[in-house]
Parts: sequence; structure tokens; C-alpha cells
Amino acid sequence: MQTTAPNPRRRTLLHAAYGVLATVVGLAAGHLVAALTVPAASPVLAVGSTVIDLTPTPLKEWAIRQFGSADKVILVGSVIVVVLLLAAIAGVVADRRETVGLLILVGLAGVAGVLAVLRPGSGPLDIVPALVTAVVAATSLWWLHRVSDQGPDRSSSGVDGPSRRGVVLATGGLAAAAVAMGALGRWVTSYRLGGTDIALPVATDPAPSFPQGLEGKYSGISPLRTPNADFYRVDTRLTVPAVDVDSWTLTIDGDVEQEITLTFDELAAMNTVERDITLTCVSNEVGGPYIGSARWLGVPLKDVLAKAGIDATKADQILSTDVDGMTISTPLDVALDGRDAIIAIGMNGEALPREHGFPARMVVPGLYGFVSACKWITKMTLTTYDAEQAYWTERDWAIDAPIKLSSRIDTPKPLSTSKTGTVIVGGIAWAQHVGIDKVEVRIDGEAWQPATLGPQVTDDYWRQWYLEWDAKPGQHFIACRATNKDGDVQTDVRARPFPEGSSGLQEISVSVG
Ligand SMILES: Nc1nc2c(c(=O)[nH]1)N[C@H]1C(S)=C(S)[C@@H](COP(=O)(O)O)O[C@H]1N2
Ligand SMILES: [Mo]
Repeated sequence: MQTTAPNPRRRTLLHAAYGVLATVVGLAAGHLVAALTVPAASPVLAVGSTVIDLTPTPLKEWAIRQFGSADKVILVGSVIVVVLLLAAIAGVVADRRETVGLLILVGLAGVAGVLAVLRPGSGPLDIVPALVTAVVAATSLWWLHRVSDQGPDRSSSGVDGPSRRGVVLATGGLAAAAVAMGALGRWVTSYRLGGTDIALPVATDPAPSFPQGLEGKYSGISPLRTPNADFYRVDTRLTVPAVDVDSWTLTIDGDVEQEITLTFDELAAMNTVERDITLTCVSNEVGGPYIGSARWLGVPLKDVLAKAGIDATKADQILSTDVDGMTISTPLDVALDGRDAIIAIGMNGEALPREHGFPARMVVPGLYGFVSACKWITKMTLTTYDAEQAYWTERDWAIDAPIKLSSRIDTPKPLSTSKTGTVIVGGIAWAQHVGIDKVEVRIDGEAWQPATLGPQVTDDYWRQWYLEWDAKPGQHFIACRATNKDGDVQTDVRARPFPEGSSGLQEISVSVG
């Protein structure tokens, strides 16, 4: 086998691989430079985030249904596949016309650079990582050509000739450089992120002692309080923002008497309350996992807004902005109707985990997270829905989105097999800000039977429930439904999450015997 006269197909593949390798090295270099400067300006993240933002709502809904929390990884994975395909084409083109191939690589990086600069909250320097990617990718490909270039004069070099060894060394070296830069980028990111172990104030208005949940007695029921590590996470971010608490500030502007900016210490020095509140995502399907309950420590939203003095005759929405410029709207009248809306800085006795909004986020009981729970919050603008639209408003989701009364069966699991005899059917029910009055269970379409409720925490918190079921052998269907303290019964009318939350009853099938 001769390296000098490879068959055309092999040669095409080889050059496609050069294109891919050069691009991967370039992306790794750009990612590393971004990790050292502005992480979100990484070409990979800039393209990925733009794709997430541009994905039409139905496709995003489909992805969330199909892949759950892995939806972003799948979407971005597809982008990477497309980019590497283009890189392979650039490599093949470069074999014939080197300049054109190199220009394709530079063009690809250029697209990433433009997207990085167009991201909300970005600066002109955000183009630097993409420039680095362009230079490194093009240089790598150019260098691979020089190393592998086997002109007629070297036609006798053969399998073990210097040029072949050169190619192996060069490709191996570039691949190793890519891996090393990738690893270094990760290390830099985690180093820069640092810890979140900041001192939290003691609540001036603490929550009462927390009751014992049912989970100790009946395994399979969601714990009454969700541990931070198990708390569902939903956001548009590919990577968790690295917020430095010492330079972080919260600004209140718009229709206010006087614009104010608070440091973290100033915020934490205000009166703090501790509240048990259940958070729910509008994307949660009936019976789905995007719900969690925690004890939040924070400052009442009304106190924070009062510092600026709001003009409620003008404004009808609070437009919250996160550290990257992403926006979430909240109806002002709902936030100020007396419910425990807070700017939270603590979650279950710790600082907010980075995934959940460190150092501060909004929590409004009774509203879905996408119209209330802004994480990494840095600004609240008092404005009107006419004047400004938030991220999801632009994507046609509802603007006033109270959490719908619902319930979920945690145990037994759908399609599981239980032993004949007493089986515990159990789960959770929620009607934030109204409270749960009753949960009922229906077996095989027969009469609804009342379940026993777990301890009441607050009306803003979910309620555990269970029923001892005398299970007979065979296939069975189990459904549940909740009734709130206003007497409303959970509807069996099905609705999908878009645009204001799912509804309907969960019914599972299990076998016994
Ligand atoms: N900055 C920011 N805040 C955000 C989001 C986001 O994408 N970006 N997602 C919201 C949505 S849709 C929900 S359901 C909650 C989820 O909060 P969690 O991830 O802490 O559970 O955060 C909300 N806050
Ligand atoms: Mo959500």
C-alpha cells in the first residue's frame, strides 16, 4: 500500500478527516479562550444557544417530550454533527483548492463569531474566541497539508517513509492538543466558578418546623422536601452562568420613582423570610417530573420593589433580566397581591446552587417558573406588556400563567408488577396558593375513593397522599385526581403544555400477581 497514490476514495476520506480534525482543534482553542474570558462566547456555545433560541416552540416541545432534560444536548449534538459535516466538506475542497477550503473554515468560525456578538448581553470582545477558532482551524489544516503533501519527488517514500510518519505525528499531535485544550477549558471553568458557600443571613421571619413526610413510611412517594441535587432544572442555558457574588448587583428600573442597584450584601441585609414553596414548569406533562419543593430563604419582592418606589398605575409587568440578558415576565398585580413572592438567595439551608440561580432568583408561588422564577436575576424592569416582551412571550407562551391544579402517581410505577394483596398507591398533588383539599384514586374506572393526605406544609406547597389498595391478580388501571380548597376538581380535559400548562388525569397501567 502506497501513501503516495491513495485511491481517490481514500484520499477524499483522508482530507475530510483533516477538515474535521482542524475544526475540532480550532473549536477547542476557541472554547479555551472563551473559558478564560467570556464563557458564553465560545463558538460551540454561541451556535448552540442561538439554535436553542431559534428552535420553534413545537419542535422544542417535541424535543422535551422525546428526550426530557437531554433535549438541549440532542439539539446541540445535531448542530455539531452539521458543523463537522461542513468541516469535512471544507477539508475535501481544500485538497483541490486550498484557499477555498481554508476560507470555508474561516467562514464557519465567522458565523459563530457573529452569533456570539449578537447574543443578548454580549460585548464586541466576544468575537475573540471565534477569531482564535478561525486562525487555529485554518492554520491546522494548512499545516496538515504541508506535512502530508507528497509531491512526485517523494513518491518513493512508501508506508514507513518520513511523510507518513509526519502525518501520524501531526494528526496525533493535533488530536492531543484538542483534548488537552478541552480538559484545560473545563478546569478553568470550574476554577472560575468557585464555590457557592457564602454566608446566608438568618431569616428574620423563619418558617415553622418542617413536618415528617410520608416517604419514610411508604417508599416510592416523592420526599416531602426535594433535595437540591434532585431538584428539576429547566432553562435555556447550555452551561451554568459563572456569577461572581461580589460583583453581582440587582437593579430595579423602569416605571419607578428612582432607579436603584443593590449589591448582594445590601440585599441580604434586608428583612429575610423563609418559605416552603413548590415550583412547577409549564412544560411538565400530566404525571411528569418537572416539579420540586424546597424551603426558600429570600427577601419579599414587595420590599425590594418598594426601595425603588413603583408606579403601579403605569406598569403591568416586572420584566426580569438574567446575567446573560435572558428575560422573564411576571404580572405585577399577581406578584403584589399578598402572596409570598420573594427574591430567593437560599434553598434548603444552602446558598442557591448555580443550576438554580446563584446568587439570586425570583420565586412566586402559584405561577409557572417561566413567568416568575427568573434565575441569575440581575435586573427587574417595571414596564408594560405592550412596551416590552420577554423571551417566552415572543415565543407565544401565555403571559399570565397560574399553575394548574394537578396530581401525580409516584408509586406503583407505570407498567410495573406488584404482588397480590395490599399495595400502596401514592404520590403528590398541588394547587399552589389555593391548597389541596382532597385526592381521590380510581381503580379500573370504578368509583373514586378518597386517599389519605400527608402533612400540610403550606397552601403553596404540594401535598403527599396514599391509598392502601387491595390488589387482585390481573391488569389494572389506576388514576388520581385532586380537589383544591376552593372546591375545584382536577379536570379530565387534556391540554398539552403549550401555551399555559398541561391538564388532564394521569392513568397508569400495572399488573398484579
Ligand atoms: N434565567 C433564567 N431563569 C429561568 C429559566 C431560564 O431559562 N433562564 N427557566 C425558567 C423555567 S421555565 C423554570 S420552570 C424555572 C425552573 O427552575 P429550576 O431550574 O431551578 O427548577 O426557572 C425559570 N427561570
Ligand atoms: Mo418552566
